[in-house]
Amino acid sequence: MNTDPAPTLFGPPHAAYERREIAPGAVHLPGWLTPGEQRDLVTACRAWAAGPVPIRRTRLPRGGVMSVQTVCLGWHWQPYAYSRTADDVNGRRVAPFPARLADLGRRAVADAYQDEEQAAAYEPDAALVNFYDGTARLGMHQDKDERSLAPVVSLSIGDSCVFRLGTTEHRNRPWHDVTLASGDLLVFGGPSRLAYHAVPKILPGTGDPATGLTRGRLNLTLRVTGLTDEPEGAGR
Ligand code: MD6
Ligand code: FE
Repeated sequence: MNTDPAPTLFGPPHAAYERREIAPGAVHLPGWLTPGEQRDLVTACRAWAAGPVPIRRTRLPRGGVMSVQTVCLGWHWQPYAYSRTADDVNGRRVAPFPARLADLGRRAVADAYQDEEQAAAYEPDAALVNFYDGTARLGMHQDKDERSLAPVVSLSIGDSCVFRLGTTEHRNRPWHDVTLASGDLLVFGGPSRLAYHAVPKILPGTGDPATGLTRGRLNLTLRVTGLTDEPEGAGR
């Protein structure tokens, strides 16, 4: 008999889940988040999107802007660099990385890799919260602004998307397209950690409004930056 307490905020998933290794080290667990966890995350993301650093479209080095809207926790990300303050938005320090997201990340690594030791050592310190409207897209890229090669934990809520996983060598074919739906977990590590990947398409109207998100897609990625704060007066 299951005597576990009822799942609490970001507690253990109640359902059995499938585990699909889409490439070595890239593991997809469909429906990993419970409906309650998805709702709680939507509520939390709304609060994070409000500030201290508001959600916005990240400026790209060549002058464009991303179609995806992003807010960061723990460390602020801009192309090629993490910092504690959002110097390209309003200069404020980003909100601290929430302990409950670190717990969720450890549970994700444990379930994806079935490795409790690796999971216990997983200490994410940055989260990117991405919002996609029906036309937003994300081009082929590598996540390589981190100094650590620890896995990236990716959670999807709302409308489904096409997620494209390529090779580690270049942004072109061959690639493999998978659908990420609401509640899905993708853990991106090992030999796939530096693989090129993209979100070429959102599938509008596929999300369940019961999550609290009536349109669009939310994606949270948890990362280990490998960075430390410089002590006062360092570097002089
Ligand atoms: C997204 N995700 O799914 C964008 N990066 O909306 C990413 O760029 C990503 O999902 C690294 C690992 C997993 C991801
Ligand atoms: Fe990425």
